[in-house]
Amino acid sequence: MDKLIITAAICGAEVTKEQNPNVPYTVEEIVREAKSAVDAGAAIVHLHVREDDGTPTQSHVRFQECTEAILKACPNVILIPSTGGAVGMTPDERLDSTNTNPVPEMATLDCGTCNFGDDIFDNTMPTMRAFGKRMLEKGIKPEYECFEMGHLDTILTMARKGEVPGAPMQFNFVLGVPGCIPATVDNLCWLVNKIPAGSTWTATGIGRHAFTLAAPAIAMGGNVRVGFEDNLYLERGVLAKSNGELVDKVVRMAKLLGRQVATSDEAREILSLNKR
Ligand code: KMH
Ligand code: ZN
Repeated sequence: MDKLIITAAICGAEVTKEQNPNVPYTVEEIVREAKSAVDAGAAIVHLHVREDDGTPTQSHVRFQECTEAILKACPNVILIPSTGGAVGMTPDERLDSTNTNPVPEMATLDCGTCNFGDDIFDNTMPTMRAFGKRMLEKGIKPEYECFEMGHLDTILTMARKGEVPGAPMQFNFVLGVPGCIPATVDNLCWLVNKIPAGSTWTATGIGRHAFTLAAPAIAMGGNVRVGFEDNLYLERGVLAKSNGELVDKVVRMAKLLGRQVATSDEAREILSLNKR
C-alpha cells in the first residue's frame, strides 16, 4: 500500500471566524495555517484565499501573494488552488486562480452541478470543458472533485473524449455536503470501485464525518483531506485551534492503523507529478 497523502484544506470559501476564530483570512493567517498543517504531516495544501475582511476571492494577484508566502514558509509543499471558488462566482472569475506564475502543479476541477446547502454549485458541461481546456493547455494536473455519484461518470466520459486531462487521474470524493451524497463507507466504496486502475483518490468527509470517513480511506489505501474548509471541530464540541491539529489527528489514526504518511516529494511520486 502506498504511503498516506494528507491534504489540508486550510481556509475554504464559506467558513468564517464567527464559526471558528482560527479560520484564516489575511496572508499571514493563511501562511500560519498552511505551516501548521505541513508541520503536522500534510503533503498538500488545498488553497482558497480571502480578502482581509474574509470575502472569498479568486484573484490571481491574491493567489500569487499567498502562494509565494506559503512557499517561503513551506518550500516543498504541493499546492492545489481551488477553481471552485465560492458559489455564485462566474467560471472566468473562478479560473483566475490558475493565472499565477509559475503555473500551479495541480488545481481542483469540480465534476458537476450539485446542491450546496441552500445554494447550487454550478458546474455546467461548458464550464467543465473550459476548465479542462485550461488545464490541458497549461499542463495542470486536476484533482477531480466529486460531490455526487453522477459526477464520476461525467468526468470519466469527458476524460475518454479528451476534454479534460486523463490517466493517471486523481479524484477527491467529497462526501457529506448538505444536499449531496452522504458520507458513508458504502458510498465511498461505490465510488472507489469505479475509478480506472492506476488512479489515485482522496476522501473528504464534511463536518462530523471528517474522521469517520478518514478511517476507511486510510484502511482502503486511499488518501485523506481534512481542514477548516470541511470541518471546524477536533472532536464533538471542541473547536480545532489550527489546521495542524486536524492533520495531527489523521497522522495519529494512520499510525494506529500502521500506515505511513507521505512527504510532499513522496506524494509527487504517488501522484505522478514532476519532481521539484
Ligand atoms: N466552495 C465550494 C462551493 C473547490 O475548491 O474546487 C466549492 C469548492 C470546490 O470548494
Ligand atoms: Zn475547495
